[in-house]
Amino acid sequence: MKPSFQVAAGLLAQLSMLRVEVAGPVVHLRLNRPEKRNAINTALVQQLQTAFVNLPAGSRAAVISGEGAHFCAGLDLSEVTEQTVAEGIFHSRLWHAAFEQIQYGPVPVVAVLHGAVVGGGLELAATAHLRVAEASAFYGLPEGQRGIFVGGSGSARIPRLIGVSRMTDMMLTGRVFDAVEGQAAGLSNYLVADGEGLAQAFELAQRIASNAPLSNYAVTQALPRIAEMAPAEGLFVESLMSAIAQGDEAAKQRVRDFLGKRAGKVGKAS
Ligand code: 1HE
Repeated sequence: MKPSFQVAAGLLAQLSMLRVEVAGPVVHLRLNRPEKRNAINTALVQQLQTAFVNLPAGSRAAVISGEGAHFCAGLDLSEVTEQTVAEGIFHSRLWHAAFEQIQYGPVPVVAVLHGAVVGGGLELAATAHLRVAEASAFYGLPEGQRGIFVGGSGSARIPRLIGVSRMTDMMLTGRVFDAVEGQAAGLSNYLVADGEGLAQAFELAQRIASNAPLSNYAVTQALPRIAEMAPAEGLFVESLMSAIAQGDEAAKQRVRDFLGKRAGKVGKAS
């Protein structure tokens, strides 16, 4: 069932390039610059950071999507031409700070991808914890052709999804993956028909929001960090994280529910 969303109040309502809506524990952030294909200028990257720092109290999952025919056309190129080298570095670090806030913010984030998911748009998509692609989605890294390089954390995040080799191909040759190729490469977790991405993402977000918050937090915060550690250190952190999650009352209740036959069994999706 589609959750009933209300426009967010307060600071979130003042962000001119984002439309933020809330349905219970699920917050939906929509890039709202369709006339520029949701290209990300400095104001938008700052608004993304502000939004993820100030998610409504009680948020337990976020969905991010793009208004109009495309998810996001990447960096607003009109801002690049006049930048000095120093300004370019600061600009890139601004993106890093905002995207760090999305990946390592308080809640799991599901991105809905359709149309162009290119350049900084793909970098933004790679920041989410899960990606739902519609059939219209296509992925490119035109930085190579524009004479620039990724600057929004793509070099760290995209190879972790698809490998250095595929990313090298996209950047050197301008290769564009369609939605089916993107799914096969690992750019999306779910591939759905056009127009079905939001419904799928809301369903996932509601499911995620019903998990124990500390368990979700361990998945979004500890898992990617452990994956970067040497196994011995990673396993030590794992033991701490699992004990912390297990010690929480929400975990104990869930285990009691299963043992009391009040919780669902594991089964294949029908
Ligand atoms: C833009 C941008 C943009 C559109 N910056 N203004 N990204 C790119 O190299 C992708 C460039 N964009 C495109 O290839 C196409 O616009 C799309 C495939 C995304 C969409 O095509 P279409 O036919 O639907 O739209 P359009 O007619 O090309 O664009 C509509 C308007 O949006 C137009 O402005 P207008 O004033 O003439 O109406 C475009 O100029 C504008 N527009 N994309 C600025 N990107 C942190 S580092 C990240 C580095 C990068 O992301 S590099 C990749 C940049």
